[in-house]
Amino acid sequence: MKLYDFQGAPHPRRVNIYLLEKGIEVPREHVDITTQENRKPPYTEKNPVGSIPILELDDGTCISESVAICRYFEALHPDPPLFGTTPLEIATIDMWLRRVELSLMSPVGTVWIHDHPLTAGMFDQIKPAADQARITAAFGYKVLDDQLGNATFIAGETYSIADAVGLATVDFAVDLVGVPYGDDMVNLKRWHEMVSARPSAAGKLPTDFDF
Ligand SMILES: N[C@@H](CCC(=O)N[C@@H](CS)C(=O)NCC(=O)O)C(=O)O
Repeated sequence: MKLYDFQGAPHPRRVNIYLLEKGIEVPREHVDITTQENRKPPYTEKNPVGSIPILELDDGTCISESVAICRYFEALHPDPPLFGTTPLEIATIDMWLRRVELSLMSPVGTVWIHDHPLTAGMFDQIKPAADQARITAAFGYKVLDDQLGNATFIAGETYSIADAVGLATVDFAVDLVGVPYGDDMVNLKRWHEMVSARPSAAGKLPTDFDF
């Protein structure tokens, strides 16, 4: 088994946070996305979408999509549960996971593509798309801040995959993309500091990341 990884990039980082929380060790192979190694064979033979991460099993089967990879490990190693165990926990965690994905990661990714100097040479940047995405991300942050005023973690009183994905997303947004949450979002700040202090939070992108 091997994880195709780029240390610190937000989607592989979800898996890396998850694996550290679970105490699972997996061999890694570095894929250099800065040279677009992931956009050509042999990588695209393993994942036609070209995205990282991929988990390659010993029989050559490849699983892409960060959350799908985590679900695979969860089925193999159910304890400690990070996707919930009761029907309500499972649904609640999935609901918050989807909210983090759709209300935060998606608009932050749009700002990264359409308004960041590091991606200017890679895409035809459409600034109004980024402006709209900043508004959507601010709403996503507010939803999280409100939730975290009533709950210790994103999906309730226990750490879950929603927190792993949330941390990878918020660090990417704040440190690299330039989409910070507001100073008034004290609940989100409390959560951000708390999950950042866990050993699983190691492995951020360097703040001077460049390509
Ligand atoms: N939905 C995918 C998204 C993966 C993704 O966008 N990965 C980024 C790195 S964080 C990537 O592959 N970037 C390089 C590229 O798209 O060429 C997942 O959750 O794994």
